[in-house]
Amino acid sequence: MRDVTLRELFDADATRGDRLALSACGIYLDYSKNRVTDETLRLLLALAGESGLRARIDAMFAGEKINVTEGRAVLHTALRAPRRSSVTVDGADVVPAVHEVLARMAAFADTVRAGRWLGHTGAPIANIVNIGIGGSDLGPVMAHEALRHYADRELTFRFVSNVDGTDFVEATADLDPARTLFIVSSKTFTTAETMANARSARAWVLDALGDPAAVARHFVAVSTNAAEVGAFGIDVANMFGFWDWVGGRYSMDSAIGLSTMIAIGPAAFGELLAGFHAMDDHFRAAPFEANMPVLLGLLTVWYRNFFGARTQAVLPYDQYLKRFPAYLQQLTMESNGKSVTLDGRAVDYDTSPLYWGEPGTNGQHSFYQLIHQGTELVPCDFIAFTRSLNPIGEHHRLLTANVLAQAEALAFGKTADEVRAEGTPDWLVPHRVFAGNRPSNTLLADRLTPRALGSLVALYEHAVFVQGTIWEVNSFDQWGVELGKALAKTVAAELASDTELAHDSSTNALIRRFRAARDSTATTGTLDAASL
Ligand code: G6Q
Repeated sequence: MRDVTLRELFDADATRGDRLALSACGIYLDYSKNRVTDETLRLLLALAGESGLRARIDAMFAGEKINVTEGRAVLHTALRAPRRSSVTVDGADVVPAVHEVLARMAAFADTVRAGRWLGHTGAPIANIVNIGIGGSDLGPVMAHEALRHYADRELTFRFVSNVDGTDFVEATADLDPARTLFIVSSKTFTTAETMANARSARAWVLDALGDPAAVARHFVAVSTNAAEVGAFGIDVANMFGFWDWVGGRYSMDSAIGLSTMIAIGPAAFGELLAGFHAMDDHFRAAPFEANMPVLLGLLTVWYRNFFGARTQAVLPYDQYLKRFPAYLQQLTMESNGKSVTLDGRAVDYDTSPLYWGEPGTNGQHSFYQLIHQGTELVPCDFIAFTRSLNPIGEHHRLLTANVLAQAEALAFGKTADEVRAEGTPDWLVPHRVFAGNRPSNTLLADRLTPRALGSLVALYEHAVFVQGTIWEVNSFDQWGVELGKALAKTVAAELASDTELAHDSSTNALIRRFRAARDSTATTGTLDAASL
């Protein structure tokens, strides 16, 4: 296939653009601009079959403990299971508990939205600050941006994740503590960054309001760890739970979505869940050749392992999806950025590509040059909507024209003859040639509704699962983040002391510089530039 071009494939089959396309859950996937033939697809589907994908899907949905390194089931699909369904883990049906939490979230969200959740001084809450990191932040942030159109504009939402104090200070600088509610979102309730931010938030509230009793009115928690929530001083009655079978990066539709529900209301949150669930049903039931997550996952494997593509661009042509690439980075790279198989063997093939992207058309005026004419093959996922939520003037037609034109230009390029025929002088011709044959998918939905967002996220969740199955990796653990965390604890203690250093010479030298700056600030009150 290396030498087969999209021009040839389209010339040979006038129906290709209609044939290699698929609709599911309100999403239309055009995958015709990929360097595949029917034969390629047949072989990729056979690979999925040989990899035991069907059994893996069944095992996941059935609540088997497929996250083997952590001994856990993987049941984000149960978070959006309808009330009357049942999903069993360790002999117990988890669906009633899911709906019990959803009902408590809805009651709380309604109270806040109605201005009936009062702060310590009796003033209604108007500002919601989610404190969390990683999976307890990226989903809520992405959903907040994506669903802003549906949000209650009387409420202000902020998100604090970074342990850099700047994040907290800037997020709260213009907020009135008497009208601010913090949602401390942490599955474990022990994550260093989140707990540091939560402590600063508590100090910020108490500084202003002066009474420890204020914590109960200004803090709620989303966690699986009731003991730590209570120890922090948050009333466990104001804790919204979830379960160890929900991975952080798969948790935006659990109680971690509390800020989303407060923003858009319980009914719209229900629509979001319905969108997730529709894609779950499709993934579970559709034959592989007509299964959107399966095809999307296989195409990534195709370019990664057969063409050596190192990255995958995700290019939403909708400003509301501006944080979607960042969200997908965690979902994809934390899930499949692995180099050992489920049974601990080192892989001798590549696993996850790097995911990256920016909304169109901004990306066109920055990095698209490399995608068109650079030396890297960058498969692209274009995401677009037939109708805009903000249909002013000509904007949507222009936006749409750009996404369609980019996919066309990447696929078919412009030959030297075509460039010459435009009257381009010979010396300039090579610069103006577009080789083309650069693959893309186009994902098209009608409008960015909560339901559409749910289906879109679930599509990628399941595509990641398909990739992980082919690569035989555990898509649900993340041991790679542990070492840095452990070392940071040691270094944090060393930065506050003058103990002997036993790191490598580079780390030792860097720590000494921070210590020098610390000492000079302590003695003079200002930083002595010479110490740096
Ligand atoms: C996601 C990861 C990770 C996690 C954060 C926050 O899959 O596990 O990003 O979400 O480390 O963890 P807590 O929710 O426990 O604070």
